[in-house]
Amino acid sequence: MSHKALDYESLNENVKNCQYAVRGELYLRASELQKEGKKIIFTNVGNPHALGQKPLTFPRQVVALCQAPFLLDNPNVGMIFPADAISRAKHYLSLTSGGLGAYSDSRGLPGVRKEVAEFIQRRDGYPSDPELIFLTDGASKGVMQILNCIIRDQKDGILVPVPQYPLYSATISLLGGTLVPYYLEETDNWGLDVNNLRQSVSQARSQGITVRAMVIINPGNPTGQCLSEANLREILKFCCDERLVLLGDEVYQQNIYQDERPFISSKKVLMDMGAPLSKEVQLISFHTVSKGYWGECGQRGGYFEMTNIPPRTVEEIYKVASIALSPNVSAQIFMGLMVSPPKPGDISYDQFVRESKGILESLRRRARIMTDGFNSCKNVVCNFTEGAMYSFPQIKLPSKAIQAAKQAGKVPDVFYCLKLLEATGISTVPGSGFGQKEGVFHLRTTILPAEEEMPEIMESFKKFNDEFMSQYGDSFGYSRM
Ligand code: DCS
Repeated sequence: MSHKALDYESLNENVKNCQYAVRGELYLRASELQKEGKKIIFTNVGNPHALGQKPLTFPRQVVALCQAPFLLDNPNVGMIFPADAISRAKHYLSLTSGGLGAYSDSRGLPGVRKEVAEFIQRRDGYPSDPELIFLTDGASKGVMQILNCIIRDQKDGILVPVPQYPLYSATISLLGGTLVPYYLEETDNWGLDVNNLRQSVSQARSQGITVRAMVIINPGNPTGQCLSEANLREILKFCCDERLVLLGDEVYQQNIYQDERPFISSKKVLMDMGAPLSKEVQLISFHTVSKGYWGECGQRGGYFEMTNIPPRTVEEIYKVASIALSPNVSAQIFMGLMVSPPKPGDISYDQFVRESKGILESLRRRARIMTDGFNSCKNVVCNFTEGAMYSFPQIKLPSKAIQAAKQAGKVPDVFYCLKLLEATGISTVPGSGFGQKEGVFHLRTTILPAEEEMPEIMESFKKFNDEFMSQYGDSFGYSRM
């Protein structure tokens, strides 16, 4: 009997093969437990507002006015909204062709793309062209569009860090390409060794794969490391030698929790390197309104900037973007506000700085509390979260636990995370969802729970882990790295 197209048996195999752990088995079980009335701490997704972070006031005021433009005609509007929010709302409405209910250009509103270009220019000290900036529904959509343009068939390989954020592995499977892993060095603070890259590429080539692009996530998800300028130079040189497009995922650029390695964009490093590299290496950089102190995940705003991409290709990408007509217009305004926040002297400036600094400073403290909490457990080692929003401890699982997991038909880290969830309500993502070296186990948690709840969460983790170890521990089954 032949199947209909949407019967499971006849679905596109790429869809069935695609895995996305951030909303996988652990998340499903956590949702079930929540329905049964258990208190769940959702640390599986980097979704700050869902864990209580308050939105920044100024951007919400501006977008509220854009959504309800009749308020601008109300004589009392100045009693509720500050004058700079009112004038900004008028400014953004004037950039649209009919307000937030009208489609925009498929690349995004030209006026907002210009603001993004000005931001990039201020950040990097090099010119940026609005024509080479496309606004997207979150960074995810941009990554998918670009991978779609790159991957032709299963012989096309994309270098992806392992561990990685599964947007990359999932999209590559969906598009029928091949993921070429390069391993980050946990003992070297999740550093990127260019020799590993070379090895990965030559191994892939020996299997007939054409490696076409390389992904970096800086700061890293789930690993939290910030790439140094020297490392970025090596990467760009490598991409130049190997003729790879560099996909620079820089969505966590505002989330930095140490001072030794500030964020530096791939575009700036490339431009600093000068010709011929700065004119040759093809680079696409991604950013979002979902992260930083904005955390506006639900708004779905993002952009990508293209460097050294030929005009005919830009036209093709524009054509592909046009199929979806227009990115969210309200999210484009959030992006405009993110790249041009209130300036010193503006009415809303002080409040904006107070709110944004408050969030970042608290995240910095939370990163420390989490790392220290994990490292206080004798079978756990955890690199400090230098940036991004996650902690990614390695859990040394004893052989008895690995055995028990096998018997339960589970991957060992899934087994551990499920037990953690059942015992404490803490919902994490097993390291296997991001990729990890054979025989080592991790979990990922966000550093986003409210700061005042953090000590209790870490206490509860430690208590669970101690109990787990006394149940499954043996004297020789695990050791610290
Ligand atoms: N790139 C990285 C590295 C991310 O971590 C995320 C989201 C994205 C891109 C996409 O974000 P937007 O589409 O919202 O712009 N991170 C997910 C995560 O790991 N937890 O929460 C979401």
